[in-house]
Amino acid sequence: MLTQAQVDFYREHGYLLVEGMFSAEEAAQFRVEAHAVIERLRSISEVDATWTSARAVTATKTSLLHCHNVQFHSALLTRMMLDERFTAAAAQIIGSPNVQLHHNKLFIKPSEKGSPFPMHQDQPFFPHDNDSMIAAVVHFDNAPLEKGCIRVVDKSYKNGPIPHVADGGWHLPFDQYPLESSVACPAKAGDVLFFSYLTVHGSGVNTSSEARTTMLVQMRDPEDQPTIVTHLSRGQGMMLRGVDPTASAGSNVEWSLSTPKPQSAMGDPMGGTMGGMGGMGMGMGDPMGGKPTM
Ligand SMILES: O=C(O)CCC(=O)C(=O)O
Repeated sequence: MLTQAQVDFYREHGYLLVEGMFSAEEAAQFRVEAHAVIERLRSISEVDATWTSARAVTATKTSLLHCHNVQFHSALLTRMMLDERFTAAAAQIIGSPNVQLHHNKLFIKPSEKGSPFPMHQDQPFFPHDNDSMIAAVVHFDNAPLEKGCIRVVDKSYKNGPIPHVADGGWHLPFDQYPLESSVACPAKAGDVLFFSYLTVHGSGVNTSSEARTTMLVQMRDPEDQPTIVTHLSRGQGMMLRGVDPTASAGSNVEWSLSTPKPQSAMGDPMGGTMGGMGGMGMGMGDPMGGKPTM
């Protein structure tokens, strides 16, 4: 359970770092599992997910290893998403007893050359009517500044959606949103960083001698409907806590997965179904230069 002071901090700032939600031992187990998942995937396909626009942030050739829809790869990491400590905090932040999975992704930022994320909001990738969507980043190892920890723009979620640049990865203009002007959120193994999908965020290059390993879980109130049908993925709609009062979980996803190219009234900025290719979340013609990291 979060304290009232933690909930108040989140409501004011649009983000909250919860220290020690998982123990160092638990985080170490998650880390081993995460690296094994990525190694298995790497043996069969390309797992780099660096945004094309990240190339503008650094001259170094960087890489970012990823896996989407982790629940299809590891029971341990599925249990982590269902852990009461995690879901109770998510429920308090979302402001609903019910917490529904949208999607998740493992990221390994390799040592010395782990890719940055240009500043952006997550909202343009999967807008919802009531903006209940949050991200929770579970840290499997320490993420100090030099490892490219996540950075946020304080209180930015209060301004609502901001127009993004579509070129090379749906990001905010570099001159108006330089990484350096945001608040760095260094974290320890086992800490969890929560933020709204309207919070402007990004992260720097991992220049340290160790990989940065995280799992990001995107969650919503099941009563908060997607504004457009987009960014669908296998497992979307799974209940992590409570119930789905609308009894409609996953109906869009089931329809989409049996349909080659879903269309929404406003087009499909994410290029349709995520997760169709080996469970890695490859969209078709997505705006991130073929790098489906969202
Ligand atoms: O893991 C990071 O450093 C940032 C991830 C991120 O911004 C995202 O996936 O939207």
